[in-house]
Amino acid sequence: MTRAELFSQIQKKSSFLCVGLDPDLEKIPAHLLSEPDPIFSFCKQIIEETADFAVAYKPNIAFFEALGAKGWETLAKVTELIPKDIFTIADAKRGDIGNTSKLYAKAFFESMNFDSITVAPYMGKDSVTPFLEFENKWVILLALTSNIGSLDFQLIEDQNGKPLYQSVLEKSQEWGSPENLMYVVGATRGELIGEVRKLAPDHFFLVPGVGAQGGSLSEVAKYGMNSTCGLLVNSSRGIIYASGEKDFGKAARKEAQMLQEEMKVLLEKYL
Ligand code: NUP
Repeated sequence: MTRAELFSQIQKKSSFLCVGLDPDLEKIPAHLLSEPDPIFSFCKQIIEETADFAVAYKPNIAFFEALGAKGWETLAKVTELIPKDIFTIADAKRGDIGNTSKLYAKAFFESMNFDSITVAPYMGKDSVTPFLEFENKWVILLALTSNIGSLDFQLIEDQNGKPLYQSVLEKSQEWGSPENLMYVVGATRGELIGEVRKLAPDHFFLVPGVGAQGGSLSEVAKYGMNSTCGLLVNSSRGIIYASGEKDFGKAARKEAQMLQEEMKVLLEKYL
């Protein structure tokens, strides 16, 4: 999917919502456990109920690969279900020597046909560029993550006082463009989102951390929105586990709709 197509989807739906698919057998409603593929049944209902409000889905690969070969099969079936005009993100956080990254890219872009994949920047240029060689496919590079551990390395300053995440933003813009490179910027770092925006004015940001991790959607929009929105805000648990009962689909729909309505107001305010 191109950046223009993504933006047109955002305008059409008045939404920049990414629904995170983090399906956990220990958390999904108990009545689904007797189904032949409980995770598939769960994700199917979540997708059907939230597709009107979402411009992206982000299956977190861990929740599927934890189930072994069957989990990979489920992931393929779930990905197939996602409407073709909705952006797909493999949250896999890959990256290795070039020769290996190339195969990760083939796995997620060709075998599984995802639009994008999250990639860790730690191994540098040759670990990231193989993912950038696929037409209309995207790298979403970890820049400033939402977790507490982001303090351990990402905010360490070099001898000139520049934090590591800023070096990641600057260096990686030599490898990709706003047409094929996005950044992960955690919603829990409200004020810093503005700093990231200054360094990457045109790039889309994938912003996890609203909902269960407590990030504020209005802060994210205030500091992060650009002239083509430039934001995909993810919520996983806040939507998919809105109810642990038989009404989980409807409850997820309601949560997704609430976020979309808030996003509509923010788009009108800042775009
Ligand atoms: O910085 C990041 N923070 C984060 O939570 C980068 C991520 N990819 N994630 C992922 O986003 C995390 O692994 C999970 O899949 C999702 C957030 O889920 P939730 O807190 O909305 O349930």
